[in-house]
Amino acid sequence: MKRRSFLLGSAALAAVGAYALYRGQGIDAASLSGRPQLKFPTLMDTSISGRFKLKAMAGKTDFGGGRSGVTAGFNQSHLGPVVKMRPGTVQASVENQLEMPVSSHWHGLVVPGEFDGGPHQAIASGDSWQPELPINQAPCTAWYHTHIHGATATGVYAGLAGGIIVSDGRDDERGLPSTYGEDDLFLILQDKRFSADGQMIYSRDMMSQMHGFTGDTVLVNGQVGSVAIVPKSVVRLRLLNGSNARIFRLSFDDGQPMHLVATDGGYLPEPKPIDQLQLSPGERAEVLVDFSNSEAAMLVSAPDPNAGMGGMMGRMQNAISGLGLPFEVVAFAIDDRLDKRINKVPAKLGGDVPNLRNSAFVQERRLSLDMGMGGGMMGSAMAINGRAFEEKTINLRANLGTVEKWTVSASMLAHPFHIHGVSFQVLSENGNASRPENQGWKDTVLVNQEVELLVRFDQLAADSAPFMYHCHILEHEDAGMMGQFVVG
Ligand SMILES: [Cu+2]
Repeated sequence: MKRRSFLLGSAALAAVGAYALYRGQGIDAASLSGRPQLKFPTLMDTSISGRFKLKAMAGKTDFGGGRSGVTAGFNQSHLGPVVKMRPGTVQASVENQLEMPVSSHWHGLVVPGEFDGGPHQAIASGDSWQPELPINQAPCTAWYHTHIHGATATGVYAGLAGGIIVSDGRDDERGLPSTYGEDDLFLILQDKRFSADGQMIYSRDMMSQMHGFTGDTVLVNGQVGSVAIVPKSVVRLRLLNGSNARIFRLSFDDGQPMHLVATDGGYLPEPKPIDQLQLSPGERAEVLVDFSNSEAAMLVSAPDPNAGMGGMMGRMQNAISGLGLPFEVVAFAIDDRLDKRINKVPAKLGGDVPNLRNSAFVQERRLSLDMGMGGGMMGSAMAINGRAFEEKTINLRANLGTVEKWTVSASMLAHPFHIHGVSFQVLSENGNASRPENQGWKDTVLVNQEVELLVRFDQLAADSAPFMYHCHILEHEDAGMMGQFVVG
């Protein structure tokens, strides 16, 4: 049976309250019947052709629930296709039809600096860029997004982002769900703010500059209040936090566990059952959920731990928007008629996560993510080790094939810290062992107080095309909480 017909006759959108709060009333299939069905981004499979093309363009987007906006996307008005890649050389082409410069940073692909798509690979209006991507890494969930210094927050918010799946085609052997859009679901979590008449808005007021911009409405794959129709079996969720600043702390309303199978950089050795998954901007996680005993379920999030930390202003804003309470992320309706391909969570995944503790590190560095007290008002006190980003300054130099220990500390808020072009392991968080979702290969980690990272440098980056390291709260990054390094 075609899942498209499942909700036939109930196409009318349910009135979804701004920022649907989750009150723990329990979810049943009937209560979900009025919701629009969750759509998944178009899959662009490059496995055979070895090439793909993205065009940055503008448009108008209907997000559902009476909400719309002037947006941007790749190959469409908002967001972009999910690009699936096999190891080998993948020829990309990115064309810019917008009136402003864009770039396409492959967040999670470990490729040389000249192909990384950061601020030094800006594509001018009307131009195109043809990087040849040498894909030589483990299967993982990654993403791409614009990365123009000073314009990343507005560009990603407008929709200049999309998903990447690196696959070796061996998920059947691993016993993992892999049918895209059926039991292998790409979920891009974002939040947006809307005016009373449903128009998408963005503002860089003092609060948004200081905390990063958070919205009053959660969107999954650019849709508001939708329901995913899934088989009565094990389903894989590829979760990407593509929001500007919101930290999600995800769980299922009925308390059923998620089985963590992959972090940013790929599979774990074996699945880890977890009750809650913390996902900060830029991070990805893959989880398996066993829906074989369910009829309906709701993925919910606890409030953003960064909200309400700005004193009275933050708390006032939370009281108005309800941001201090748990909220709905996406609903699942289980349809017994759909193909049940995978009926149990596999015992082993075979992910290769050698313990970097055993490798000697050649260098120790300390990085402090700084927010000056005047940062909110001036928008200029965002820095790393007291230095705001400068396009012509190389902050660090690393050697190819080495491991370094980076101790990264955060001030005032929790900051998601991303390093381009490398893989790292989280040695400790605030002096403790790292949380389960930080025990595999990572490229982004939430720094609450202090983390110790073991960073492996496997790709070259020249002075003309350095890699970035930065806070992934995009308003912080744009305001200068970013540095750059070369690998030689
Ligand atoms: Cu930050």
